[in-house]
Amino acid sequence: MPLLSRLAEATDERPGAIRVQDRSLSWVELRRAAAAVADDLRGATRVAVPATASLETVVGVVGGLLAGAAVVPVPPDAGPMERDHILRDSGAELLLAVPGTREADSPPLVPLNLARRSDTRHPEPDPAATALILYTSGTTGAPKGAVLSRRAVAACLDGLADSWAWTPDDLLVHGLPLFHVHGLVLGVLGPLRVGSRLRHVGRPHPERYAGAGGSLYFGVPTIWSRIAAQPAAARALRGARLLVSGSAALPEPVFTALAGLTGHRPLERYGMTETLVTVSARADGPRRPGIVGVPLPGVHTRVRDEHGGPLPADGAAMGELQVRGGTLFDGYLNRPDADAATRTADGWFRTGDVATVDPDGAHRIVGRAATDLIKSGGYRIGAGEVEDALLAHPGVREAAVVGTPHPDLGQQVTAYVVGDGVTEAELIDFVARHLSAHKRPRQVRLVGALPRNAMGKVQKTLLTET
Ligand code: MLC
Ligand code: AMP
Repeated sequence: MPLLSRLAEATDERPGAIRVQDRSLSWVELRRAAAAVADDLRGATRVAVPATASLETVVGVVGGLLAGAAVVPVPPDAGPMERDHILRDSGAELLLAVPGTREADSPPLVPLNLARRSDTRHPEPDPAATALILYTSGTTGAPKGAVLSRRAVAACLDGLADSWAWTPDDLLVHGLPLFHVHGLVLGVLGPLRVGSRLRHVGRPHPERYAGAGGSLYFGVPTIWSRIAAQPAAARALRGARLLVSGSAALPEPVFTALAGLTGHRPLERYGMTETLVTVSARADGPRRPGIVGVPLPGVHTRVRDEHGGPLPADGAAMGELQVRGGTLFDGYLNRPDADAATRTADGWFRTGDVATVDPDGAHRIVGRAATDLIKSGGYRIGAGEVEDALLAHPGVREAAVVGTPHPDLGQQVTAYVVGDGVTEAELIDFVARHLSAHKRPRQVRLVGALPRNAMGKVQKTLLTET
């Protein structure tokens, strides 16, 4: 079956099926516009797409997938350091771009023109071929490219369709960025495999969710918390079928407020760039605050103690969640070292998340093993990458970055800096210009020294006490 099966067989010419902000295409128009892009790719194996929240991104990504290329979404606000790394590391041979774009230092440009159409039927690639290379942060260094096969994407979407009773009758609404699993894999490729309509609202403002009239809504907890804080917007979602939260833990007060205002208990699901979505509550099952549900079909999970020993599913024993199954990635591009570190000797993927499992199989994510991975607004941010960016500023002598609790973002990036004549605002802007803006510290504390142990290593747990 083709990866984008419903799109491949679509004959529906009704306007408005796939909408991003104020522009849309019918199913047939999208297939023909994407086929025109695929015609232009001339056998390229890896294609980069600037992933703005636009119809161009949808057509570009789908065109790449129809052509059998691995698609590399580039965050639109990635600063030069991050962008260069992604383009170079991924080995992208071409960069799709709207006409008129001038990009210094990039692979050859292929213009993306939404008015073009083609009726070429591109042969369906091998399911083992790479669909996407998604860049994601580790605790240190530059982001790593997670290689996701077409088979893994299909397995995840089929599992979610089953779990959420997601069908062509649904209208999916969201306003998530199109360079991560949540917004791109679930939020764009999902509708094209399942056959539901899509309305991407540009930015995830509560009033835009409220006005979209969808049946199925996706959001990260920050979005749900903002919606819950606007009762009129929340009440407008009463007519929906399912409100889905993921990418970070949904706070219990937000769960309760949303349930009260919308009449729907939100459904939580858990995933990672490397594993896609692996655990989810079911549309026909219980939805409890703090519970992310049960493994998707074909996914297996286990919880291990710090020595790798098994822990019971008793709702209390906490350990590292490990997963295996058809939704897992093929590894990090060019990083066999990092790859090896994420796999156990018997082939399970180490998520780095700490979980408990109830006797009935319900999973609860209790935290992360590594404090150097920060989740802010649903974005995963590596402390080391932000520290490296800060250290590139001539006025910064030492820097240590941590995630601190934040009422809106879950965690915020907080930087402790030993510097010479620098200001907080200057450093925040400096990071925002060099990396994606969401990686910028929201708070910079200028300190005289960083607490270090006898080996000279920064003791981050002591930082919040300085
Ligand atoms: C502000 N801005 C600046 C700036 N200050 N730009 C440069 N320099 C500065 N100093 C700009 C930003 O670029 C942005 O522009 C605007 O101001 C607001 O930015 P923000 O403050 O960062 O946005 P905010 O409102 O805080 O964002 C909240 C949010 C966002 C929830 C909308 O965090 C978000 O979209 N999160 C989704 C993350 C996600 O999809 N994660 C999924 C990972 S996959 P502009 O132009 O953009 O408005 C995964 C797997 C799974 O986890 O299980 O799903
Ligand atoms: P990312 O690589 O951006 O895909 O982030 C993956 C991480 O997000 C996971 O390792 C978890 O720490 C976190 N995460 C995703 N979904 C949830 C959830 N429902 N509850 C708690 N944490 C989550």
